[in-house]
Amino acid sequence: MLPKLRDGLRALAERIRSAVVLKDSLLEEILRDLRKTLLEADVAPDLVEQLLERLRKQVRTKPPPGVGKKEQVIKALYDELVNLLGGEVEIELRPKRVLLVGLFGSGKTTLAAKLARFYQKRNLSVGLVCCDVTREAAYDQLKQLANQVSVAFYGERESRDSASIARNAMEKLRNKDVLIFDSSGRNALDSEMITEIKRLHALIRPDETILVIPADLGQAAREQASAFAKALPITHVAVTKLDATAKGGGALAACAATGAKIAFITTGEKPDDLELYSPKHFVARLLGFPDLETLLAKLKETRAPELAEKALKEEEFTLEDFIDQFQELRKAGGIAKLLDMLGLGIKLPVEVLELQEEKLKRWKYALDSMTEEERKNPEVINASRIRRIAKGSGVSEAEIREMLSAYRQVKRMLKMLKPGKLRMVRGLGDLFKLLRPK
Ligand SMILES: Nc1nc2c(ncn2[C@@H]2O[C@H](COP(=O)(O)OP(=O)(O)O)[C@@H](O)[C@H]2O)c(=O)[nH]1
Ligand SMILES: [Mg+2]
Repeated sequence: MLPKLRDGLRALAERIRSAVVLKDSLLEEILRDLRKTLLEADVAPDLVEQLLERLRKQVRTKPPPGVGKKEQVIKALYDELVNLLGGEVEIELRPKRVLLVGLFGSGKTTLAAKLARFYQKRNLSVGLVCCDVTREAAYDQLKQLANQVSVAFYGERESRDSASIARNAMEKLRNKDVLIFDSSGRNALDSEMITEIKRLHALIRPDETILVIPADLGQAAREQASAFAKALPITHVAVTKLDATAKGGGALAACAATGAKIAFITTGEKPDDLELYSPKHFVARLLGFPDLETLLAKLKETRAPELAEKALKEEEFTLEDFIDQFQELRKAGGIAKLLDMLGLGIKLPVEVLELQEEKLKRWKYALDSMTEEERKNPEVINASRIRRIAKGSGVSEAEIREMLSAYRQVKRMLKMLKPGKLRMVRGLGDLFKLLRPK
């Protein structure tokens, strides 16, 4: 996500960390680079200048006792970036009605499916309602998505009266905990759109009205978010398509500047590509500190919590764990994404990242042909054992070797995460320790 912004900020943090002395001239240079990095991410110039001004003030004061200059600068940078990118928002897990609003193509309908999955995973039943009466395919798109994530759907293909659809939906889906209403988009926030949404809003009386803003708007998101907030009681913002643009930092900063509460971000088209937004975690990730809580939250959503726990408790991670849980890891949004989230820049080999379902099945056959000892302690598997396992399972020797090598690499990766690294970012104190030159 946002690789350019990430690389720029990491390079800055690294320069601070590796400097022998943080002279004023170097600090000015760093501030200049920060300006460039933020402007390139399409953060509005006035927001950038305000941030630099505050940062400059902070780094010119003497650090408090016990805190080094570098730590002070890094903390100030971290604080200011968090401040730039928004406040923390709490999303309540309880029955509610949610109305999604936004312009055409902003990602409302896909967000509806993502939110459906989000609440469903948290044991709340969900109904999706199509109140988009302007787009021909809207009904079918949402219905299909509802099917895909296995939640209830209500819509009226022929109707042009969104308020009436909403009324009927609340009746038909009254046994669902969370009702999510997808609304019509427009190319611009015109009076026609405002009138329709206001009518819909008055009828639904939603607990949450989420404005959907695509990240590729960059700093232009500020105008759009303010305009919507003036016309409607927006409670939250979701920033979509963060995977698809370099302007995401600008869009987040722009929304935050309007005082909007950014609650969700999306990083792909699939129902799982949704994250609760926390600027603290987000900035920690950009700066290169593993965002362990988000990772664990993701892992918990799948049935792979044991893997995380095992890694955390430094218990043995067996070949069986590897195979059983790899599938769950994949569901957690892709291994590459998880590693990105860990922020460690660990690169797994392609054969591990692109592990196919088919292959995993054959690996399971191979596992079935192993002895208890081999499963628990794969180190004992030598060439003759590989030959025997291949014969017993019908899986080629080469593939068994590949499996063992993939297992070893993942195990090595998990080891690298232990124990010092996994305990990171539990508060800023730890952040400092991490940044202290070794
Ligand atoms: N890459 C990417 N594409 C997205 C994301 N969210 C939505 N899209 C795509 O953006 C397009 C418009 O989304 P849609 O939900 O139909 O927008 P709507 O008109 O507001 O309902 C679709 O092609 C989506 O697949 C995202 O987070 N990342
Ligand atoms: Mg739509």
